[in-house]
Amino acid sequence: MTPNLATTTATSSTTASDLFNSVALGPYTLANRIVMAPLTRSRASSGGVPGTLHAQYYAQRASAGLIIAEATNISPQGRGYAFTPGIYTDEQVAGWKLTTDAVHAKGGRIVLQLWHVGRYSHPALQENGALPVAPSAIRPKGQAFTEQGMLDVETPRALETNEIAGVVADYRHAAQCALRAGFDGVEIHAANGYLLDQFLRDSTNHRSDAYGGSSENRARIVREVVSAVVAVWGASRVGIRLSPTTTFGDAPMDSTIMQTYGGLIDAIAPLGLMYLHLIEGETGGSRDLPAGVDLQNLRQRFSGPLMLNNGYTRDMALAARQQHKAELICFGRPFIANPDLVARLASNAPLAALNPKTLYGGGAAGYTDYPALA
Ligand code: 8OZ
Repeated sequence: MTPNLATTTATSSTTASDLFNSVALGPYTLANRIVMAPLTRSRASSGGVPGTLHAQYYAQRASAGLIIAEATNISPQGRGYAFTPGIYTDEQVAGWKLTTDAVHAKGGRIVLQLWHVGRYSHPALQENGALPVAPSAIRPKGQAFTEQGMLDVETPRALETNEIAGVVADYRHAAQCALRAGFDGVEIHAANGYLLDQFLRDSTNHRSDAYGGSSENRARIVREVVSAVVAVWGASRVGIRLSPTTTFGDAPMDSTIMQTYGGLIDAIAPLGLMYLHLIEGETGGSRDLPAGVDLQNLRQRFSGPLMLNNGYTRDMALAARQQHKAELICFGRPFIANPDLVARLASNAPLAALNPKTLYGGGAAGYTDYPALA
């Protein structure tokens, strides 16, 4: 009997949803539409080198259709959290190669998230104790996670106009390093109030040069980074992550969200990127959107695959596919304690709870020791 799609609920059946079916993405065929979100775990060396533990962790989660490896510093200047990995030295490339080889050996696909935190850093995390850089010298409230503990974020130094090409060059170099490390692609982190998002928002960008002022100007550095990274990888292996309505990092929302983020999407849509990754609502919090913000409008303007993220459950993901709200559904925290999350979702098995004490820093405990179901 053919199931009646209109009355088959997500809870009762997976038959009406293609969440667990293979799907084409860029040059790849993913095993399913479930993506592991980038998750900061702060287990690299002081020099930002990932090792065999990272390889084991990601390989355990290789049944995801796609893994987006954790946010990774494109340069020493881009670093804002202790023990986060980098992708700008030969040692970091070699370290990451352990992970990409291990994931590929399990038949998985993995892209790397390219990250510059901008102002959300601290001199203790910067080379020679330098001030972190930002579009404008506006100090966010909050603390940075340093090797000396939590320290109040300081007022950043505004980038000079003639320094911006150097930041774009750092993205290009990091993209080349990611290619050498054997990743399947890269995701440009333009979300969550970090450097690129600081440029996009009029709350954090008060510049009067070509990189500030109009929403088109505020998006200029993002367009330049996208072009630089696409030149290395080809558009079909480059994704971008945006969070138009999150205020993480003490970055109030832009005053013209649809114009700013929509305008950026209009500008990059013709390139044919691998995917657009949108965080719905407040990252890790409420999924509510302010009036006038329409993510399906952004999706239409992009025209390529959309990945949605934020607090998805099994039922929500099944329903999102049934309703064709997105091509790919991203799960973050559930992947931490459930390395076999895809199998558990497929069989509607119970999910293990993560231990918040072992989220950031440390070693194997709370990282590679969460078991798969027997
Ligand atoms: C949580 C802790 C540290 C960093 C993000 C990269 O929000 C992060 C992050 C999240 O994008």
